[in-house]
Amino acid sequence: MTKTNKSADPATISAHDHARQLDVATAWERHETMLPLCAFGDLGLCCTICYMGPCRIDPFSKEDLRGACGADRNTISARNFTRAVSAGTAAHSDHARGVCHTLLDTAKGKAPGYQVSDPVKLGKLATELGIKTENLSQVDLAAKVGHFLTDEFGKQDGTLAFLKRAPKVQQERWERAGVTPRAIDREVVECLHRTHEGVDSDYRSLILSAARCALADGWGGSMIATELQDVLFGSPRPVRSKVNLGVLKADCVNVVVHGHEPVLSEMLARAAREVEILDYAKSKGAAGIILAGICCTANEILMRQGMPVAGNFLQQELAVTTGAVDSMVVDVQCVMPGLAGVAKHFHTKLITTSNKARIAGVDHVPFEERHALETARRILRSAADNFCRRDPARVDIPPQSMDLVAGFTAENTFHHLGGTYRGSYRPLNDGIMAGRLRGVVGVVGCNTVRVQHDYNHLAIVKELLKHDVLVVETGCAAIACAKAGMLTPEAALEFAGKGLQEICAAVGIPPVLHMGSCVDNSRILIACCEMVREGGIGDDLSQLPVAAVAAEAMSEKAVAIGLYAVASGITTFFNPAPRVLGSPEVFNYLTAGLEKDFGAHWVFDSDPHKIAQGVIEHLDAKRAALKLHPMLYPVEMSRTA
Ligand code: NFS
Repeated sequence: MTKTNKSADPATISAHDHARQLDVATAWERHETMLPLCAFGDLGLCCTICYMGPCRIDPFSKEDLRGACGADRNTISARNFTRAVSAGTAAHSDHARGVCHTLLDTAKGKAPGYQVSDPVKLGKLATELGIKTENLSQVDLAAKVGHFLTDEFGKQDGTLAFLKRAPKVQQERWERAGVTPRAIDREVVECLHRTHEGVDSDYRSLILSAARCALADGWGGSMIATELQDVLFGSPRPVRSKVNLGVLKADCVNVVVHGHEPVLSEMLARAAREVEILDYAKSKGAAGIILAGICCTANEILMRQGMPVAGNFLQQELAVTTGAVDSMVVDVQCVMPGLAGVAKHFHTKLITTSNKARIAGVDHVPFEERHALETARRILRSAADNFCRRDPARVDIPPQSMDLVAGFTAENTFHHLGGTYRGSYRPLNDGIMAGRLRGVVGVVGCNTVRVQHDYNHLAIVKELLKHDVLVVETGCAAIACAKAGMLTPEAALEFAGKGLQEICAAVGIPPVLHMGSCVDNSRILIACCEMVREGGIGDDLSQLPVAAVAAEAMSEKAVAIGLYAVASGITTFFNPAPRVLGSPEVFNYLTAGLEKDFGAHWVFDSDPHKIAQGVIEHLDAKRAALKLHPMLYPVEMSRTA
């Protein structure tokens, strides 16, 4: 059998080889059975919106082809795109709604085990939202903030509260373009209405409505999730941990949490440290309990609890195929249904916990805040029982695990840069203005079987670091770079250009800052606002020398994030392109036309080296427009990164 080249990560290659030896099919093999991919679908030219169809448009035809209702390629691809953005926004925002409810239940005393862990942040939020804090107990304050933010989903008047965090010029841009989001649910519903058969057929109007919906994600749902998770579970602080499949241990009970919502995994993290639970695991012959995460649940418990990360999106099935996972506990989003088939080959107990996300034939342990800690203990005990059923002959854990530092936020990162006594964004802005730093780039998003796993993330980030770009990361991209050793302070010496090295050495930060899960991309928006507020590098986000990259995008959430970044003035490099390539008009509108309204646009490119070059040219153009000092330490582009 030849070795797989599906991944740039040696642990993934070895685990995938093991899976193939055992004849266990994973996403890569299933994907191969789908090839060639349906070109109509891929180009966005297949319409399944009404039941006269499905209709499809021949992309090579010179005729003005139309579906049965008269929709042309522009309408069809723009509607498909808008629906993807709506689904992505719905996912992030429904997650946020759950966190609001947990805060409210905590305030009502209906969620024992939960508490306000960051009262300072709660107080600041209350003040920001115009809630009078005098004479209010912490519980009452939590209830008021919880109610206020819950209303952001369904209110019938006004616009979203957190939009005011953006610079004034930015808010005026949104007003002029008619994309200021009102309520989160309203924008999702309106997009679904507009894209229903026979409603909005103007592609520009559709895409602007998608932009308004996406902004309701970034400045609404995602931001609410981040803020309230900080309130409930504590704001992250820099923390050391480990990453990759090698964090699983052959002699321990291994429990993997996967999905997105930290409400249960926080409890699992707490229960896994309890002496009684550890003793129970030991009574079954285990040396201890390893609780490790996959995907954004991993990022959440990493940032706040320092729990190890087993891997990113494409490693979820491979964690099971190590044969060493006694229980995998999943909630919502990015959980492959294929896990059920893979788990059947091993002793692994797969458990769904969200009533929104069941998998046929898989045990369901419904998670309720009222019994959260008890549920967590029950899950860990059953994993310990299952440890006894493990077949050592099928266990093969790749040895790789890497050190990392995570836990950076918009608030704490720049306190590092500014030093303890003058925490501000001034040193960051000064570094950019002086040409020591070229700019700041968010490298975010998923893995996809359409790209060699992790390769694009690593190739792009290496090139950016060399060119003195400070990289901030979330999601599966952050996990990819962590596995490659880029998330330690020492990594600056190996990967960073001289200017970035100087900054990292002065303040002891890694050159790549892990800022959390995908809802935590809202932290990056806030950091950009702070950079504008600090002064000297632009009046709105579109003037800053910043960019976003999602070069292994997989989910509709990633499309929503890409669009809110662009609509917030951040030019976004994205691959594979959303399904709009069948309409040159929609393609041009996204990659150029949006610039007029937002001062930013999408760039669709599949070559990571060209993406890195494009990002650097983009930063340089922004620097030139601001008349900033030339870069202190110019570097040539690598021929191959
Ligand atoms: Ni983001 Fe997180 Fe990963 Fe992509 Fe999925 S885990 S929310 S969608 S795959 S980065």
